[in-house]
Amino acid sequence: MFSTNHKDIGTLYFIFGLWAATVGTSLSFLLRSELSQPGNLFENEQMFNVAVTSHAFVMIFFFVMPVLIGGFGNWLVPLMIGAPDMAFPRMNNLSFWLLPPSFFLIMLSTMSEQGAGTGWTVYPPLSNYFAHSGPSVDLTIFSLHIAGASSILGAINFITTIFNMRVKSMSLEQMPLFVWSVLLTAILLLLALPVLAGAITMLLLDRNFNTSFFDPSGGGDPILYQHLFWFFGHPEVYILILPGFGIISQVIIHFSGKPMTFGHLGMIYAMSTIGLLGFIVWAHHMFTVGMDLDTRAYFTAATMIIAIPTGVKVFSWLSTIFGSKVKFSSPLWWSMGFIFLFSLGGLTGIVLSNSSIDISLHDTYYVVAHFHYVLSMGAVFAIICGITHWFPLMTGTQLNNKWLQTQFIIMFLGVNLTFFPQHFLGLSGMPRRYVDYPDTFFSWNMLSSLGSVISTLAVIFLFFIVWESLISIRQSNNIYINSLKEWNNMAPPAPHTYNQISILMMKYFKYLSTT
Ligand code: HAS
Ligand code: CU
Repeated sequence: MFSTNHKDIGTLYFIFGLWAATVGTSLSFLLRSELSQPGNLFENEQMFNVAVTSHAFVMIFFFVMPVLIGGFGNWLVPLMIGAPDMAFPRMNNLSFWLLPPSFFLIMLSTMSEQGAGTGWTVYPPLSNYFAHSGPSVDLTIFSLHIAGASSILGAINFITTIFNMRVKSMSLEQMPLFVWSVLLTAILLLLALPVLAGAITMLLLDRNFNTSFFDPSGGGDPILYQHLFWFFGHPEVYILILPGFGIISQVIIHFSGKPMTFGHLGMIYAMSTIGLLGFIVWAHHMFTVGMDLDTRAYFTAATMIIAIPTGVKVFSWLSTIFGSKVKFSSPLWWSMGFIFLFSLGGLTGIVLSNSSIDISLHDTYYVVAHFHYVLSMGAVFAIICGITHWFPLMTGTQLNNKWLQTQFIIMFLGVNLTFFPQHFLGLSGMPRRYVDYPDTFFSWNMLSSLGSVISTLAVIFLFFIVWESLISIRQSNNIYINSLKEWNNMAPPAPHTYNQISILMMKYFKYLSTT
């Protein structure tokens, strides 16, 4: 509980995040059960909307962010820059321990009176006191405040650590791409989260203290909320994917047997450009609110430009693998799956960025298909890729590689079966966040729900594989662990400032940069 060690805290984040993942997956399973055929399974529509809302919050704030930034970030950033720990170890502990109470509040929100059926966007007027009069939305707001505070503290910690605690010989340009991805993510967090905090605080005041920021009858404007939310919300989607980009880069470097990716500096510029552009495209989520044509043209153009740095990344990954003799094992499968399916999701994003097309696709299942391709098959694939790659480093034992490959195939089929049909549902006009649908949408929905059964089984299989390896503690053949053992045999205890693995990583890094 009181640990200030970055690896312990990273492990806590993993345990917490994977726990939250089971909650989020269970909620998604309920949603897909409801939608597997016409008619109602949930007691009422509000309850379905509450499940939609908490599914999104749990997945975004309590699974993907804690695992990618908190888990991988804490474990790997100090090791990769040769630092003894994070810059503010006790603040690091606080960042983590703010999350369980935040998670508790969001769960409490679903169980208090009618729950928050607002969607993760919490738009007024649906979220105001007249449409949601109970305490649920207030509890959701408090939960977000605390999760936001946790992330801001974490971001400050990462930025300080990366700038001040690198080994002297490592310039910014030489920094591993995962570290770069965490640095940029932290900057995005630091700039975007306060805007969300402001927006939801204004909403809290509107709900409880008679202000009317978002209420036209008092001179306010609900569209203001949308601008504030998406000024946070769009950078947030890059917060969710950038650390994933970092993981994919490291894994591809490893399996290609090359010292760095094709175009290392280009990768750094590409991530920075994505982060920067991410702040000036927010209104592509609001094409239907009645903006004028010029504004829509601007947001369409600015959004499309993000395909360029993202393309730089995709083609650099492919060029890194090209011509190398790769040994296929689970992490590599996940990274290949990532490149393929993330690109697919990116392309539907480009489709949606056309403001005139988005008029008919907005709030349909096409959007749901888009963001699950970049999230469930982008961010989640990157997480599984990283877990299977660094599991031996973090636990000292190995996963069963044959099982992992089978698991990959099952999950790959499952997620595609779940989300590909949703493009068709969207194109034929099925709205998102609806509890029921006319019979004409039955077949694709049924297939989609079947897909979710398959992917849920695949996730359970993955948990089984992790469990099996933890109880059998196989000797590890992993390069890091082996060299760690060698180090133990030949060297006196490490000086107290550097732990053994960081010294090893420094050696490893030096070795790479001289090859
Ligand atoms: Fe998105 C909605 C546009 C990336 C997540 N996105 C969402 C939502 C989420 C989300 C969660 O413009 C729903 C929010 C809600 O609850 O309402 N998105 C884009 C674009 C990109 C993009 C242009 N999104 C992401 C990532 C996410 C994410 C990453 C999380 C991980 N997104 C939108 C738009 C909406 C939207 C609209 C609003 C829709 C609506 O109506 O509500 C880009 O960053 C994607 C770039 C990536 C690629 C693929 C690789 C690039 C290559 C280079 C060549 C490609 C070219 C394009 C030149 C483009 C390989 C050619 C184009 C062709 C069609 C062939
Ligand atoms: Cu966006």
